[in-house]
Amino acid sequence: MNTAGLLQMPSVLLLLLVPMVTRCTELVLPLDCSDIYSCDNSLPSGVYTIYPIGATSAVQVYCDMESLGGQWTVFQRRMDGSVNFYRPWDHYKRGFGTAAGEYWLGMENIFHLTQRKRYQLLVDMEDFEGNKAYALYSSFSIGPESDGYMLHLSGYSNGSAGDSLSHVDGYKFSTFDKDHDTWENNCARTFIGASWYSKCHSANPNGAYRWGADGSLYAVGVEWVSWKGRAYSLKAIGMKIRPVQ
Ligand SMILES: [Ca+2]
Repeated sequence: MNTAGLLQMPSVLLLLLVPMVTRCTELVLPLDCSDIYSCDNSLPSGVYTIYPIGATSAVQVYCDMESLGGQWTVFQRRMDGSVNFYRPWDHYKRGFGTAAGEYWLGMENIFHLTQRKRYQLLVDMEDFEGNKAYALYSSFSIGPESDGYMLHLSGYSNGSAGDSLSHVDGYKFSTFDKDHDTWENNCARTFIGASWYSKCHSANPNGAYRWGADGSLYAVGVEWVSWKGRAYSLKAIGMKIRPVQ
């Protein structure tokens, strides 16, 4: 090889890399499902790898590429009762479950995502009779752990589920071993869940999976009260975020 050939090497490499970058290969680490969608808007819903906190933070997540235009990064998903959601603070901080089934993405991941972009929140749900409903919020973020992962939520619009979450805007997250609620007792212990509780809830998405209508225990279950009341545990619920356009 002559000297001129060596000098041309960098520009040849660059030309080879350009199409790879624009096709969004592993050289571009997606922060969320909207980044994956923007690389290829024909991709189906399913499990993908995102990097919410940088290159060493790879985590598997379910991307909803269908609901209301898709691009949703799912951070909470219930569908069959296969995963126990009655867990301590540390589990909610780090995340648990599997992205192909039921899971919680983890508070640290959610916190860092909502620091990087402005997000909207979609909560979609289904009962055991096949009825579906959703609630949409135009603004969603959470604070850092030092602030109890405080919820910041606004801009509700109705998808027939009603609004069961806005009332805990400005409240901290609670688990059975970390009581941040405003009740003299422990909401997470009493209602077998983990959430942004006040005194205590109108939604208990991480409550005990109880397979439908069951009034034998008050407000214990996977609940969205404005849709199904306090004696109905949902079949499926998903909490998912997408950047505000
Ligand atoms: Ca309390």
